[in-house]
Amino acid sequence: MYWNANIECMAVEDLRKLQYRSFKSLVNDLYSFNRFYHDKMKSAGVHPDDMQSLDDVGKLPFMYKEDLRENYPTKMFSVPNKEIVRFHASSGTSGKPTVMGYTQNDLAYWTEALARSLTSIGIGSEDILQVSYGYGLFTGGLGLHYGAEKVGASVVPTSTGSTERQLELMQDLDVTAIACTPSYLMHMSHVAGKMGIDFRRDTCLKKAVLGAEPWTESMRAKIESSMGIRAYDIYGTSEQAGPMFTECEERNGIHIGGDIMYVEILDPDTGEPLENGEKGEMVVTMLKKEALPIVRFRVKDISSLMDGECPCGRTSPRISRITGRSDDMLIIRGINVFPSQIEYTLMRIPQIGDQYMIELTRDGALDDIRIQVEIKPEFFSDKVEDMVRLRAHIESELKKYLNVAAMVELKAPGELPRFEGKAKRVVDKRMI
Ligand code: DLL
Repeated sequence: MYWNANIECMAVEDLRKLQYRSFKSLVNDLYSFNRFYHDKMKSAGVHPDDMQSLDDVGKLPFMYKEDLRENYPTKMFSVPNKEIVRFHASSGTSGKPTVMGYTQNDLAYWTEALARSLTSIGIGSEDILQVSYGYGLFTGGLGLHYGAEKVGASVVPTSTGSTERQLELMQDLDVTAIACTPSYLMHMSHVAGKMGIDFRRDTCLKKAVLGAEPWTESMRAKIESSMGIRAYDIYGTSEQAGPMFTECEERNGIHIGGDIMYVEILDPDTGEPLENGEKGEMVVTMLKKEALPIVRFRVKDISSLMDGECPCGRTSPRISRITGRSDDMLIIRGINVFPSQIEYTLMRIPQIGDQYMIELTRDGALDDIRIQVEIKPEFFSDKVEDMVRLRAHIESELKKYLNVAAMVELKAPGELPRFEGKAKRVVDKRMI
């Protein structure tokens, strides 16, 4: 089932033509009407006339999150306030937040992208979707909300928090699908366990739309087998609008609406484009945005463009699962490790539950990594020798797969902190 077959299944050459037309008029408009992009292009010595093909995107200067901060709150906007119908804001890790503005058309394209995505995973008018992403300045809640209404699903706008009440509503309203962060779903599953709720027996839940933070295939396997559902990856950033693109039923990469967003994958060091299949830093240009134009934004997420056709029939470009951000790579005693690799290794060990925390410290010149992992109730034991053996096994798996000598600490079920929004699993005390 397609939401917009004309676009989703368009011939690849036609899509490139369409992208070029949108790109050309976007660059013309920005050069004429947007002070920020005009100045950026001028100082880089590029003119709209230089944009002779889609590949000329690479001639344009990059844009960074810091640009949005420096132009707080709305100095990068292209339209007057009277055309803005919504704001969102992202708190970021330091300094001023970044503010997103949306015109009616911006909201329409965002909703269209989500309608395509939800349809591609089989969520439609028969479904009751519980939206447990945060509502408010965060884009997750309202984004999914309007996308789901568009496809005719019945929305239960629970937002995050009050987990027990959410679980009751899920049962009473026969909720069939949930949208939230993977860490919140795991928290729900934990609370459900304590309440004696078995998802297979006591709920109608079949699908979960999970994103807003990195998660791995082994986490997916764990969620699916423990809850008896199918879990799909959803991706987006507030600069792009919010959550937008998902995998389809094939779960073979995330389909990008090529008419809405143009993706480049670049070598993070040289800025040169990489071949399809090669992992690098994602750079995006939003082809339709009116209020807050986004051109060559260095998202910092690590992904690759995927080759070949998807059996679902969609011809839209696909990106591989986000494995982390170029700025969250940990360098531990000179070895590069992404938190997602640690998660992947941990989640394949059957005795480990779904919670872990990574802590980095520095003793003199040496980095130490300590990983706290929760053990599943059925494997947690008072017998010290069992626990010592398990700990040694986990440490040796981490060493084998990541070449990292980590100190592992076993925790009882429920001991580690839970997260309602995005999980924070890495504490880097080396800088403090
Ligand atoms: O997290 C938008 C969103 C809401 C996406 C709900 C999916 C679902 P921001 O708060 O701006 O926007 O954070 C964007 O989150 O650059 C990635 O690093 C990360 N991220 C989002 N989705 C995924 C995903 C929303 N599926 C940042 N896998 C992005 C890995 C993700 N990382």
